Amino acid sequence: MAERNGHAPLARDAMAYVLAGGRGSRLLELTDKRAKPAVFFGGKTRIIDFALSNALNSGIRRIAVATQYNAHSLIRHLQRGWSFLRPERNESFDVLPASQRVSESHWYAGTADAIFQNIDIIASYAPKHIVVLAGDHIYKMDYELMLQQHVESGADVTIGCLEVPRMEATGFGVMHVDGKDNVLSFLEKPADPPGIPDKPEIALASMGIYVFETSVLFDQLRRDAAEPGSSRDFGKDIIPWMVANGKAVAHRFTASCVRSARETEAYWRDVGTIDAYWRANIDLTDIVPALDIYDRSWPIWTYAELTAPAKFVHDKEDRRGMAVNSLIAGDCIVSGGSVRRSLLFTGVRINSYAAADRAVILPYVNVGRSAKLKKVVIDRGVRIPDGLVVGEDPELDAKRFRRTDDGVCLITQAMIDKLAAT
Ligand code: ADQ
Ligand code: ADP
Repeated sequence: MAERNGHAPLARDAMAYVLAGGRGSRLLELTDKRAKPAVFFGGKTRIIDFALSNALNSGIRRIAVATQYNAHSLIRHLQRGWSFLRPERNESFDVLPASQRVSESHWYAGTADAIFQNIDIIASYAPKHIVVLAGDHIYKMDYELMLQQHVESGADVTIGCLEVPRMEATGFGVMHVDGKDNVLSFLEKPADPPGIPDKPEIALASMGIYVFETSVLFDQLRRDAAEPGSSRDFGKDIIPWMVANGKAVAHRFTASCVRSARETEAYWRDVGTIDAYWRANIDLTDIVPALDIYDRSWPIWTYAELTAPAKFVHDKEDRRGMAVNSLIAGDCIVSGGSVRRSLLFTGVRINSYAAADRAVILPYVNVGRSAKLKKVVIDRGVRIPDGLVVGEDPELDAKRFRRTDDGVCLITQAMIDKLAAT
């Protein structure tokens, strides 16, 4: 790999440790049966593929993923898509489910515990640095640059951060930095987030990603594990302690953290709510989207089934089957229906006279004849009955489906079954 900033690459001796155990409960029924990192995103991929692809594209060849809630489809996805990292090439890929390895009674208590319980596994690979990542954000980022900054600054911990509007920062760790980006204070999820001195309505938010030298991280995890009353969490315990007692430095997420020719915006999304999830998906249908998933220099790798090609047909009555400004995965058949500004994941069928507009349609959904769907997220495998209309009568939609404040309807098979029973 090419040298950046004049240093030999550090990624090759680093391990990416991806935290993928969170519940993601604000995604409602979408995360009833799967973990948030396993939720489908962008027509082919799942959310976790972004953090994993970033690690791979940054040159990291050792990856571990800690899982906890509803991990079945996540683990299956990881095994199918990501186990090409081979021990005989000095690479590794480990899925680490919470499995009561340290004491009989507990799962991972918090994010720090999800690493603490696996110290022996990490130590067996002896990585020089650990890049701690969240498995549930959509962005592209070169972690090599963060590693380089970490070594140059001599920090104990380097924290990835981005600027957000102050009142949107209540769900983040918020920090103050000096002119050299040394972190002076850190508040986890403050009710009234402090602004940046020269931009009072903007706060500097932690992305929940951290770089440590492995030995420093282990010392911190052991120290914290011995603290009575600690919740064993990075944001609540480890990071505030290190800011107060050591050298913490902020690594700013900007457009230049992405080695991509075209993007000018530093794109990062949490997609933690149905509205944010729907919006980020539909944004990909823009003529020039802020997030380029077609960038060959920064591919987003995934597991995807080998499928027949997508097909668009005029039906027997010569009704046109068409899709415009849309992302269509393999094995989709649009027959005599129309699709606009939408994403069709693998195996979706759109039947005659049906219309989808600003729809996020997860795999193996069948949209029956004459159904009209506007501003929807449809869960995997749902059979939309003939003639169903969604997106025209807000009151009726709210009774039948999960309708958000922005007017997006989440539709699951259970909701359709209930409709049929009434
Ligand atoms: P939160 O957004 O609240 O705050 P948190 O619940 O700590 O995030 O989860 C962080 C990551 O760890 C997520 O990817 C989640 O899936 C995973 N995770 C959570 N609990 C886990 C467990 N027990 N085992 C394994 N994985 C687990 C954090 C920081 C903030 C920061 C935001 C940025 O604490 O300071 O601003 O992330 O999103
Ligand atoms: P996730 O939706 O997170 O991927 P699963 O992988 O467990 O969760 O799949 C959910 C449902 O989709 C299951 O009921 C499964 O049978 C169904 N399913 C999975 N693969 C296919 C497929 N190739 N064709 C049709 N249905 C499928």
